[in-house]
Amino acid sequence: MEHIHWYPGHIAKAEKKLKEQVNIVDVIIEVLDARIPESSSYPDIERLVKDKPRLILLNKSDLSDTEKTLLWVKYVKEKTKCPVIATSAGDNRDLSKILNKVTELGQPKIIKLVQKGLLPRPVRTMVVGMPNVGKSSIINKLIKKSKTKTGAKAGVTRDQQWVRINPKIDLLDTPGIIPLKQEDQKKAYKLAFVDSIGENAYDVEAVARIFIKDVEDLYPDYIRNYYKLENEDVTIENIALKRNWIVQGGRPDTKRCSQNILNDFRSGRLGKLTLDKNE
Ligand SMILES: Nc1nc2c(ncn2[C@@H]2O[C@H](COP(=O)(O)OP(=O)(O)OP(=O)(O)O)[C@@H](O)[C@H]2O)c(=O)[nH]1
Ligand SMILES: [Mg+2]
Repeated sequence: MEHIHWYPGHIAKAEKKLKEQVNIVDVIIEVLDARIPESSSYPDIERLVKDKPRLILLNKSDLSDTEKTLLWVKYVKEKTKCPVIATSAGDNRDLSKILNKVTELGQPKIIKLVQKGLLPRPVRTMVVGMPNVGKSSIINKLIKKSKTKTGAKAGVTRDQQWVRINPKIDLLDTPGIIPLKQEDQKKAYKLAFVDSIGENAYDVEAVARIFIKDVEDLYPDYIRNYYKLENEDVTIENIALKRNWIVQGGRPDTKRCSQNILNDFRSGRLGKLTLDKNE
């Protein structure tokens, strides 16, 4: 099996930056991909966020298997003891849910400040998550709701700013990028499925082959039906032939086919699928 490669130097640097950001907020909004809630989570998150309250979002739930997402919400809640919401960055109702939860999670901290004789202030929060899970979409949507930058404050560098989302919440306008540290190649492949890993880190055909196998395991005949295969095996070659993606000599264009299969999944054309198992 072809391996997906990681860069340890980047990881240390990204973790350091993330820790600095985490230090200045009261509440963390952790974004996972609802199609792979386990594989898009960071095993070290608890060490990184320490005792800060955390809201977990299973985002892109418009692309995930609705029934399985319900089970995942319950499972992640039980496992982490954190509130968990299934979201879709385009849905305004989800944004309100996020704001309500953040206010609630931040309250103990504000109460503590007041008890110390300090003035109450808005809850400070930030969005963290792996690449491509929808962090910027969520931040932009929340900011659109407000429009007022509050400018630099102690602890915030020039390249990031607090935005007052409402009288009770200040949001850091820059997301915390969770570094890709997956010694587990199975998880790495799943991150590749959802386009969370740069394509130069892997071989598209190898990833598409594993993708087909995983979908076959979880949703038997799903790919066969989508690509209208009949009795032939569900393989990249047969899908390419069916679609007439051919290279010189009449051979199947497996590279183009692999890319197209992954694109069909990523865009939701293939349907609502969840590719992590939680049982
Ligand atoms: N269908 C769907 N697409 C989404 C959702 N959230 C984000 N996207 C899309 O997913 C892609 C990545 O979203 P971003 O918001 O850029 O993700 P990010 O986490 O900021 O990505 P990086 O900056 O690369 O780490 C974009 O094409 C978004 O339009 C969602 O809830 N549903
Ligand atoms: Mg982004």
